[in-house]
Amino acid sequence: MGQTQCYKILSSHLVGGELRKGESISIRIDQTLTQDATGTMAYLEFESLGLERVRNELAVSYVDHNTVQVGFENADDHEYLRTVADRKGVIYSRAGNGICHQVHLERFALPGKTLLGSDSHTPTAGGIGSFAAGAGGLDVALAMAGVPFSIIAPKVVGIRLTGHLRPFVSAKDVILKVLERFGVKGNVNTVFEYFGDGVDTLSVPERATIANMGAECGVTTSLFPSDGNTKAFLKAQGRGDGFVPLSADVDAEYDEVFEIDLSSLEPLAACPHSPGNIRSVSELEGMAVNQVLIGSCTNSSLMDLRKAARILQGHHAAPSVSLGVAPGSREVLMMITEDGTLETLIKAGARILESACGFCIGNHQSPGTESVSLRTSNRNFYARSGTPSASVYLVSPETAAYSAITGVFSDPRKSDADLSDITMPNEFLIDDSMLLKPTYSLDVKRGPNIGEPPRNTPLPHIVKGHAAIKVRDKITTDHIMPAGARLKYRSNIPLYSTFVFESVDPEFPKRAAQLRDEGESGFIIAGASYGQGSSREHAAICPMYLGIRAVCAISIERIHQANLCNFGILPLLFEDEEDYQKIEQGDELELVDPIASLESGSFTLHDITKDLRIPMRLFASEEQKSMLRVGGRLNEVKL
Ligand code: MIC
Ligand code: SF4
Repeated sequence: MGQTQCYKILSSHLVGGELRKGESISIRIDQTLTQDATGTMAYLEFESLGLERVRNELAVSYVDHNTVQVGFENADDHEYLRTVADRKGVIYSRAGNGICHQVHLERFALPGKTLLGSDSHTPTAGGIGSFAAGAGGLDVALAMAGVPFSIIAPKVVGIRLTGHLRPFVSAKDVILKVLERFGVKGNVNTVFEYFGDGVDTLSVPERATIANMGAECGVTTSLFPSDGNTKAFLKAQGRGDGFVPLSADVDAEYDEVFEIDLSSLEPLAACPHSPGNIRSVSELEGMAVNQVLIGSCTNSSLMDLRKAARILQGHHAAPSVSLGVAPGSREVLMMITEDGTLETLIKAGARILESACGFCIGNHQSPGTESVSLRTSNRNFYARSGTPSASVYLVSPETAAYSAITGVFSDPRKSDADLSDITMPNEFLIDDSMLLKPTYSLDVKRGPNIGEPPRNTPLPHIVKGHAAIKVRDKITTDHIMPAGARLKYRSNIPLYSTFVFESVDPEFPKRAAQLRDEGESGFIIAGASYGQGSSREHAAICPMYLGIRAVCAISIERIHQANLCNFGILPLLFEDEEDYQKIEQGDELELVDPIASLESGSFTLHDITKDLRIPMRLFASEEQKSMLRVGGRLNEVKL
């Protein structure tokens, strides 16, 4: 039986375990990336390992998330990141150079390589054929130290693409179709692998859009073959040497195959408040729109902006619509400046935003009360935009641009623009002057907001306390640790911890801290798919800081589960989902004999208030069990 592309890359990087679906394996990591919001903690963790220099092939530190710089904190973080990168052998991508995933695709990602990034959209590089996964900062710090990365050998879902996209239907609509089919939960330890004739019709940036939002399904990564289009893209980026052909064997067997006829797709939208809540644009037509934002690591490539500009050309954003455009990288910005696209956008009334995450992470551009915002980004989680009452819809650049003109949700197929001559350039405008190479000479600078990564204590013999909070299904890491206005506290755990679950229950931090100070262990009771979304390890570190010792859930998403183990919080799953209903917030809880239970993997949760004994299953590998025993990975790592 032939191999899938996924298993080909995994087998060439395998350093531990047996490469069989469901088994725990470890792989060598070639490239790493960090971004500033997760990066400060990742480099503090790397420093605490005591190594002089990074040991992996390529490490890049991007500054793209926190660029608002209200107050001194962001600027201090950037200076720490610049100096620590220089000292430790990391390439530093300065603020203004663009969004990590877009820049990495342009300048560094290569087919057949493994990439680990402290950001959940690292799989964007799957568009060029890298095996690229998101992880918590500590896992990335360890990968920089040359420590292999552990994953569960995934199930591989083949997505066969046939036909070709019709005008005004785009890569975004392909991934929204995939989200319609697979949803945002239940896809843990899965890889999406794209194949079929339809793949040939998609450029690398289009493939990257599709791979990017696989993250919303919760898959480990998404992969596209490396073919003629990949070769052309690398050549146009002046990196033709890095090309290697790569694809699945013709007789490769997938665990499941899902087929999409690209020719039959129509413009789609993800409705509030989940990327998995899909409807067709034609169904939503006529709804008044107040804001349109084009950008983010999903849809901010040169072609995206050229197409949007062509639709806008000769028109103006409707008076009721605030239109913003954030080019994904400085390369894109320079190219649209040169070819007149920028002028077209400005003439159409677009507000030109910085090449950064910006609006996508709720850093600015919060929409008005109860307003409708159309965005080309990848997440429309509740309150992420900064306005809880707003309705955020995720759409393609084509739908966004056309709706900006009409002022209402509109099907872009009604536009009279001609997009047929917009094709990939043979050469991109390359300028790497914002990528600083290490000189190994700078002193590391730490501002007053930058603390130490906190550590947990070993698992105690008695774990007794209260259900500090009970939450529903699909709690995202944005619910657990808000970004936006709170983002600047990422390097200051005591302060950032005062915002845990801010949009769900603002009293939680005080309550949990009080229990902690009384010597109790805190429990989080959660429904299905707890911790979906971002890779932010702060969603584990800050609850840990508040005394949380266990998360008892129906299911937990992959990256968050790893982050919990890394910081010594027990990820426990209900053996019987019905038991979730029985526990109430405030119940007094105890784990019966936690040390012995850790060995066996079977726990009993005693609800003292209800006098119930609830069977729980530990969701952790053998390696993770030992981290949990000692109170987290930082307590045991030896290099
Ligand atoms: C996101 O899109 O949610 C983020 C912000 O990029 C996060 C990382 C973070 O929280 O810093 C992610 O996707 O991992
Ligand atoms: Fe940045 Fe948004 Fe992409 Fe996250 S999803 S990396 S915040 S652009």
